[in-house]
Amino acid sequence: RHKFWETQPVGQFRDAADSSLPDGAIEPPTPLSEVRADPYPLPAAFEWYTCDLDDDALLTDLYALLAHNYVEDDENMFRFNYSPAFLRWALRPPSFFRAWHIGVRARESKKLVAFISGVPARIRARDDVVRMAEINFLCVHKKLRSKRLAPVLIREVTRRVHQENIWQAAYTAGVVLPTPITTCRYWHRSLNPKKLIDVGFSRLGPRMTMSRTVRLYKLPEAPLTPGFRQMELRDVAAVTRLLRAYLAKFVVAPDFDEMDVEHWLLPREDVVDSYLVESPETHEVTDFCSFYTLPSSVLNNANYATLKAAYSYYNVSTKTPLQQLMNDALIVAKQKNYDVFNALDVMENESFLKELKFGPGDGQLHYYLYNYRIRNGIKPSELGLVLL
Ligand code: YNC
Ligand code: MG
Repeated sequence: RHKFWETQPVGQFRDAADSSLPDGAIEPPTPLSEVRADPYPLPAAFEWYTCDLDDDALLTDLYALLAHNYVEDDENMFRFNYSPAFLRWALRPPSFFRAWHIGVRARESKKLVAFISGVPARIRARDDVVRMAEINFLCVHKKLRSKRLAPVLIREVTRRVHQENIWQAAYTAGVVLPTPITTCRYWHRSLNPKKLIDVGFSRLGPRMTMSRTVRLYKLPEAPLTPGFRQMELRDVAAVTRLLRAYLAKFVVAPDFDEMDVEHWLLPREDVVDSYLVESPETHEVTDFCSFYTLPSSVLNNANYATLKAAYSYYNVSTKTPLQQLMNDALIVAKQKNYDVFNALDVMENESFLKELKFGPGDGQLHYYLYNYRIRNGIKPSELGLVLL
């Protein structure tokens, strides 16, 4: 059934019942001298092209490949529209490897037709902190689909990850592959219900009018929690402490240090937003919330070209109740003109989704580890990892 995935060191569906298989690496590392030295062969019309994200022309090409060919919803009404600034941020965390930004070009025209990327991360599974690659942005141009190019891209990124002596990876996909560690659902909180209904993202509820719907989703003009403010560079140490203590509660979570927090969580306009609560009395940082910006193109709508969506990222509450903190996140997202606020049912998110008027989406997001077994998987609430 899965001609490619059956050959890979991932949990296989047929092993699900085998209780003798231990958690952890499925295959041991091989000596670096045995890692294949040459790129995998591509069909003759194509060539590998390691991407330089400093190069504005390349960044524009990558942006366009993804804007036209990357992930769509099941009904093909929306397509992710990651911005160039977002791609630079997502692909260049501390100690990134340029060799893991892998393009495929047409030999003659030099047109970029496919891409896959990895970035390094430390991810903890139970008490095992593992160096991994986070694999993302796998994309093959629509005209080259179903030609088995994806397995070549996956093998090539795996080879380049192995060359750095890294043997595990984490990734998410909307499709079912062998074998998810957990399956999450997206929830959506309308901020601009009229537009969401106009573009077909949501529908008017039964016995609801537009004006009642607008009132239902109305939010205060400004955050309510005293001491709620944007995160700044001087907060990196405090936020790292908060986040490390919080993420320790989950079975699978990133192992963030201060450099990671500075990269992934310091606000960048229209890329990532982070807020915290600084106690007006003690000046202690007690709570933290964040979201990233990922617009979607609206396909085939006469009135609107894009939806501006915020995606819940990492949130930590120690003093302010999580529901109140997230209500303030909704308020600032609304102030900043987002149309919708999305959140997965990971970590403790279930505790606020219904109360804050998020509705469940269709479509699921499956989380995977490569060459790492977690028998029986975990619940979404045991997952402390958000991939972009
Ligand atoms: C997918 N999303 O099952 P089998 S997510 C992984 N992730 O193999 P072909 C996928 N594998 O089943 P197409 C996949 N989608 O025969 C399909 N596959 O074993 C598998 N879409 O290849 C599929 N981006 O080239 C099958 O298919 C084989 O031309 C078929 O290309 C697929 O970034 C794709 O959804 C997804 O651009 C590139 O449809 C194409 O259809 C496309 O004939 C729109 O491929 C965009 C889209 C995927 C977003 C993502 C995470 C990717 C993870 C990849 C796995 C990484 C493993 C770890 C490597 C490092 C290891 C170390 C150490
Ligand atoms: Mg293909």
